[in-house]
Amino acid sequence: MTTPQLFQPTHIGDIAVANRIVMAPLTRSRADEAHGDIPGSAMNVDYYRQRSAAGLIISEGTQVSPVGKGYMATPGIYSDAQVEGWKSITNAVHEAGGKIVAQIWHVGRITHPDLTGGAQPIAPSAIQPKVVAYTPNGKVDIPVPHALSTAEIKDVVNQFRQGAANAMRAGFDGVEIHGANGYLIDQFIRDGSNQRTDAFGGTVENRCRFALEVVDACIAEIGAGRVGIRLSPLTTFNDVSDQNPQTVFGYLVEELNKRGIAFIHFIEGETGGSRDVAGFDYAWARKTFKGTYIANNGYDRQMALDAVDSGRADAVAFGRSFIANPDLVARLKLGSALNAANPSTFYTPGPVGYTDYPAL
Ligand code: 8OZ
Repeated sequence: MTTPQLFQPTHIGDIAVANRIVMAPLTRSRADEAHGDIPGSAMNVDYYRQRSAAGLIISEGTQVSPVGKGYMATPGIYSDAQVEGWKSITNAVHEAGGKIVAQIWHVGRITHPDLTGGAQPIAPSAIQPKVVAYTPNGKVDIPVPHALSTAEIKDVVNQFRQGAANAMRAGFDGVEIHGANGYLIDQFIRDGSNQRTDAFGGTVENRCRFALEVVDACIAEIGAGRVGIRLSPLTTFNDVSDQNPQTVFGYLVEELNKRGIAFIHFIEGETGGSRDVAGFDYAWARKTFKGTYIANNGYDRQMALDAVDSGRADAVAFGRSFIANPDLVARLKLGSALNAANPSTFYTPGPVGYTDYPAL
């Protein structure tokens, strides 16, 4: 019997990977918040090392600025201390033979001053999302965000650029730009959250401008072969919507293809929910984009084997299964049963539900 493609090595852009199983970015809220949202505790290092048999690990979302933070104890990638902290993690993954990219992230309007050191959330337009924030003071409504000026948009693009540069200094193999799930980049792309009348709103080209400026800044900094992006064309998570996802994400995929980036990581369907949502043609995106297509959202072993063997995807990202199974790659190879993930420990401090899931 031949080894299924899922378990065979390949390249994702410039990154040589041992297999096509990707660890999805997973917010775990276990950075050192008291000292400045610093990753790299012994427990953080253990968590990533345990999972380094993944062909590629995508780090948890790491904010590019203090106001880009939307949840408690998420790590940043803008200070020297954060870069130092990430080094312990990337070193451990590399020593274990794995690869890891940083997911660089700005939450835009999905935050609250109690999480940002008092700063007002920013967004393309001053539209309040119907979402609550989880702050040290409990669950609270999110305020109306400040609509960015053109000059402020340039500053945020530069924060992503610096995030990419910092990621390389921290020893990462590249970056995934977080363009999904209703955060800042997605807020610009979708017409439900972007009502600007300048060069960053209105037409499809204008709504994709911010995303593409961020992509171009990261390419200029670290090279297209080390840049990827995560997109979720059909999610409604974090109160985003678009009247014509095929048109706007279709344009974006074509523009990304021209730039030769390493990968697009698609959340297919509703984030963490139904895959059966109409409105975007992923097979078209697969054919159009010449880089690596990473598929995500509710894949099990058989779906992943089929997706990669059929060429519908080049790689498959697993989230919850990687939380609960540090040795997910071995289990998928063997066809072994998987541990079930415990959602009550997804965002809690400490090792329980983090580094204590059993391996085979
Ligand atoms: C769940 C909880 C906190 C953050 C995302 C970064 O949706 C997230 C996230 C998800 O991409």
